[in-house]
Amino acid sequence: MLLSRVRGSLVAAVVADCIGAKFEFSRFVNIDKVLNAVKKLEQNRTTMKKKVAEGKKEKQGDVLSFTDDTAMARSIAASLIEHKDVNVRDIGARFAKEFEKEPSRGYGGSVITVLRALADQDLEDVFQPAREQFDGSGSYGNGGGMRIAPLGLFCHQLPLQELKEKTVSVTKLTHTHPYAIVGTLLESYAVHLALSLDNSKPLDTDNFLGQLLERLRPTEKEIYDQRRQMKSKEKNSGDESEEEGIEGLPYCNKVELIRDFLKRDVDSKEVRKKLGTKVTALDSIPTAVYCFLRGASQSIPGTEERGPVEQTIIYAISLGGDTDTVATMAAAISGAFYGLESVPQAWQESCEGVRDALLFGEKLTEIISAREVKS
Ligand code: F2R
Ligand code: MG
Ligand code: MG
Ligand code: MG
Repeated sequence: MLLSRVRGSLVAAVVADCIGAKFEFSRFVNIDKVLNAVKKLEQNRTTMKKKVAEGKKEKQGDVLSFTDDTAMARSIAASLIEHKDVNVRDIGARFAKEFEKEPSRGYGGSVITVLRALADQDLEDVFQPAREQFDGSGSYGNGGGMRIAPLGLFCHQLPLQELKEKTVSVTKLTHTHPYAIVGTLLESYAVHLALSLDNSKPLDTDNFLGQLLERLRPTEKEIYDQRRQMKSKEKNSGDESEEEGIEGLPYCNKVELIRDFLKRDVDSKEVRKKLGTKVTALDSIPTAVYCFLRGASQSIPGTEERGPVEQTIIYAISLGGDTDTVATMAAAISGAFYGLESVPQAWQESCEGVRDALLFGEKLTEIISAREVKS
């Protein structure tokens, strides 16, 4: 059912962010540590429920907080619901307002300059602050991808061209480097594709990668070509900025590598080294796609009794590095395929922002369904 899958994507993304946040950039993470953390969370919920059943006063128990990943995704979801389309000025204003309200959600080191600038209601060009980042080359952080899932869902059954254009414009509010743009497109394409596939039978991972590459290849080429043209125009006008040295199609290469990884037993060290778990888009967004597919194959040692969404989240966090972000992006794809029922109730009850995610999911589904009826 569409509602379950839209909600599943948003809710899985929130819980992955909340659970992953505790481990972000911590030096030693592994499956056992993550499993211990989720078992503790599940145990706390069971104890709390037992107490309530015994008539004891209900205590809220520990609730894990969400980070910037969810704060920004919520802004996109709320804006899409209000405007029933992408309104970049509104999304930018919401990003700025959220940041101003709660600046300690763990935002990226440089994006905060952009968020402060976006607070100016009279800003003529909303993309200007992001364009000026890093001496005009723009940020290649993964902040575009970590928040884009609501748009991938919103664009269900819309032409790919629309998904592409909307994703690019939302990304450019904070991230203008081509690596950030292509990475965000990879995530929005993956969420969109996962939602569109028949989930009544097991996921064909090879087919998923094939379809994803079919979408990504022309896009990646187009984004770099556009950038080269823009840079060459700047050169001719004397308004030159740093050359990026983009060569080949690095995202497509990583997606091909995922195909190879799925055929053999790859250890975490190799995944970290070749796909990456960094704060940069290129070294984290393909990793999220891999984590989704590893969870779908249900081949994560030590998690055999758990479902695919759980396995994806536990595995993504166990890789270390940018845990909240890789997990949130992987979970958004996984939840869109498997639905809300595959996110454990205890996890949902332990994380801040889940109730809102359920509500956003309901409203987004109403918009998508109304559109389906009309066309
Ligand atoms: N930033 C964090 N976590 C650490 C913060 C902890 C905080 N101090 C706390 O304890 O509360 N997490 C979040 O940031 C990531 C998303 O980052 P985003 O939105 O892309 O930010 P930004 O600032 O644009 O980029 C991040 C860093 O990447 C490097 N970088 C980007 N573009 C670059 C370029 N063109 N040249 C050189 N370096 C570039 C910079 O170091 C940026 O600061 C997520 O993990 C989210 O969870
Ligand atoms: Mg974060
Ligand atoms: Mg974005
Ligand atoms: Mg992060």
